[in-house]
Amino acid sequence: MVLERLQQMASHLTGQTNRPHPFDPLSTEEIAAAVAIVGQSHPDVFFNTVTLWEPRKEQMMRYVASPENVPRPHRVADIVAIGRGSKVFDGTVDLDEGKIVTWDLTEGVQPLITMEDLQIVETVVRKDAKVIEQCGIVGIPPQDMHKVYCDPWTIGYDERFGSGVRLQQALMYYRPHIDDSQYTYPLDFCPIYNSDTQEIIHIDIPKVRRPLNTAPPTNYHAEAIKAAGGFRTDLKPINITQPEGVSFTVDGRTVKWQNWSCHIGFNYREGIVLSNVTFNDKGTVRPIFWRISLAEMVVPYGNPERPHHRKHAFDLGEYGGGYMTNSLSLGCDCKGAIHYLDAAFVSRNGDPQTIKNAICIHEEDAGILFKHTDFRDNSTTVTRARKLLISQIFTAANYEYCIYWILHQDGTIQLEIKLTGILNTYALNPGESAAPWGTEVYPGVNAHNHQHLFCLRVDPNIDGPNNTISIVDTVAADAPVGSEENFYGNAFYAKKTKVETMKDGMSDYDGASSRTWEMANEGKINAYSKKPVGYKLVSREVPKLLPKEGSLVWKRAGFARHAVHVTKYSDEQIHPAGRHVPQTSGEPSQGLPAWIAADPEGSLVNTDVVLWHTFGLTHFPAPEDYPVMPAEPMTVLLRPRGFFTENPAMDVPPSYSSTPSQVAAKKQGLTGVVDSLSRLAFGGAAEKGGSNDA
Ligand SMILES: *[C@@H]1O[C@H](CO)[C@@H](O)[C@H](O)[C@H]1NC(C)=O
Ligand SMILES: *[C@@H]1O[C@H](CO)[C@@H](O)[C@H](O)[C@H]1NC(C)=O
Ligand SMILES: *[C@@H]1O[C@H](CO)[C@@H](O)[C@H](O)[C@H]1NC(C)=O
Ligand SMILES: *[C@@H]1O[C@H](CO)[C@@H](O)[C@H](O)[C@H]1NC(C)=O
Ligand SMILES: *[C@@H]1O[C@H](CO)[C@@H](O)[C@H](O)[C@H]1NC(C)=O
Ligand SMILES: [Cu+2]
Repeated sequence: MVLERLQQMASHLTGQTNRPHPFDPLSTEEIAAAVAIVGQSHPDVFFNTVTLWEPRKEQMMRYVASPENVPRPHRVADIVAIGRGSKVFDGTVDLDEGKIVTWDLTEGVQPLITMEDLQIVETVVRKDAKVIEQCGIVGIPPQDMHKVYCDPWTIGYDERFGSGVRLQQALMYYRPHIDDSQYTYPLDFCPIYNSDTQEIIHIDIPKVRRPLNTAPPTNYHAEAIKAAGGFRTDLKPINITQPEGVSFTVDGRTVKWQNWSCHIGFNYREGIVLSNVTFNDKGTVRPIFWRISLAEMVVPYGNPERPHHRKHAFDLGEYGGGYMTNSLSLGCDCKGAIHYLDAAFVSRNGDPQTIKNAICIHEEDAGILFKHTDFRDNSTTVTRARKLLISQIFTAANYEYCIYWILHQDGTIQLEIKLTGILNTYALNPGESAAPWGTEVYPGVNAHNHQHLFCLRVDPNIDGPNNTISIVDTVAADAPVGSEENFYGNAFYAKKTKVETMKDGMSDYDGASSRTWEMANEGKINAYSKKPVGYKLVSREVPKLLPKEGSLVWKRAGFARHAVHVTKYSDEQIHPAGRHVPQTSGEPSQGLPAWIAADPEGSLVNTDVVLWHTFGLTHFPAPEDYPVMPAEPMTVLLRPRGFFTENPAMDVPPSYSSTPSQVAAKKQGLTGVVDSLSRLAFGGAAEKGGSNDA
């Protein structure tokens, strides 16, 4: 009876007129329905994730093409639940039918650590006798245990404990006062926590002990700055005004802006997902990307002393870029008119939870889009650009990652990531050198070298799903100086190497050859360039993975071994380090290396392919990164190259435009509103609104 009611509830949900888009994240009601359906047959599990099981691409593509005739994909929940004795269940629940479709016990894996899992550790650590003893050794008396804090990371992988028990490593700190930054007071030992028994099972104690730092606190919050002398006073306000509102529309979760259209998804893991990305090219709606997302990341630290080798956080696969996302209502850092979207998740006990304002959508001025002056007569056209930002910020313990998906009027999609927050720090003895594996960023504070490596998943749909990837390098002509073909020796060209098979797709970055990767549709030729229409991946911050071949990180983070991997599309392949990442040994490596090894010779030409790009930066900390790190940006561009037949932004109204004949006739051209307000640029005349309409 209960089941029938659930089915009614589910079909009511999906049958209502305002039905969710098949790519919409599960709503709180859908999460509750999925939990209730699971509870019917598995009452004793707690929930790790309940997220959208995305419609299979083949069905979804048919549905997109003909929604009236193709059945709407069912709403399906993808579930990870944990039962007694740490049993992990992977399941799917069809919400339209109100029933469990699959329910499998998965052996030997650990699902990600949720915020709830993280919160518990600190209270356990403070009460543990062995931890209290270690605190005493470094100089913290038992009555000060409330001043002890920990960042309870996943353990990564520790060969002594394997994957069978769910473990966390507690990176320990101290706060002299509750408002002081704990990162100035790292403690030298590392307790290991068992999440099942909720107890400390081991403490890693270094050979060389390092006492509690005695340096004064250094803080970044406003109260601290006021106390230290106050804020600078020479900043005049900048106001962003959008008197007529915004130039985008949001229908459900589909955003339309300046000829772009895309669906904005969100999940616990990848955070923002952009799907069905299209561009209206002079009336023809052209598909460009089926799905793009940040799919994984790893932050390996470079200090060889154990247990620092365990510090290599997979922030998406081990914690979830969605789960850790900030509610931007608590301090949105976007200026102007903002449209927000919320995010819904499941809690451990199955209750739906909402993060208000998880995604921020807004426009910004983007400087000059194009400009040209005719030097003969100073006739000028200058047009300002606008960009649309779809953003989220997540906090991964000490670090903040600000993720900006940016649409540009010229057909470019940019992924910008800004790193901010606080360095991960470790204790240092007085007089001890932090070099070469770290930097003393403040007295007694050692910040270890590390990398931030992100994996972007791009499922191209360049005028259709069948695309071909090529590696493009700039090379000098082979023919020598003095030869007939290259007499002056100046010839160079863009050399394209087609990725024919998965094993050819594993390629590295080459800054000297300005290497880019092209995604093209060989079935469609650009009328002018006579080449297949395409988009290019342009990315210039692509360090190599520094942990060596055969190392733990190399084994676990297979996606980071190369700048680009290319795979044949599979619905199952979303997570390049595997579905369950915590405590994987990397033997064998999950995700990309396994998929490629399964079909190394499989053809990738003119078929449905996925491009995986690992980029990021190597961070040698410096005192300027402390006590809080000024945001450091990294950018990846997806640029149309031979996709359009001209600059697709020519119809953006200029700020100013005059023609030679207007100049000759002493008539000014069009003067746009933006620059007519600029007193410094145009003097008094412009302030009156320009003279074009005089
Ligand atoms: C995909 O985008 C196209 C073009 O914007 C739109 O017509 C179509 O309805 C979209 N499909 C879905 C399922 O969102
Ligand atoms: C600019 O913004 C500030 C604070 O948001 C407001 O007090 C002020 O009136 C605004 N000024 C103008 C010229 O709109
Ligand atoms: C942008 O889309 C509109 C239709 O909405 C179309 O008329 C216009 O030509 C498009 N602009 C470009 C540059 O393709
Ligand atoms: C163009 O502008 C420059 C700089 O203002 C000025 O020196 C020059 O005389 C102008 N040329 C013409 C043809 O107006
Ligand atoms: C894409 O290529 C596959 C073969 O790899 C073919 O079966 C399919 O029909 C093609 N799809 C389209 C939309 O052209
Ligand atoms: Cu860093």
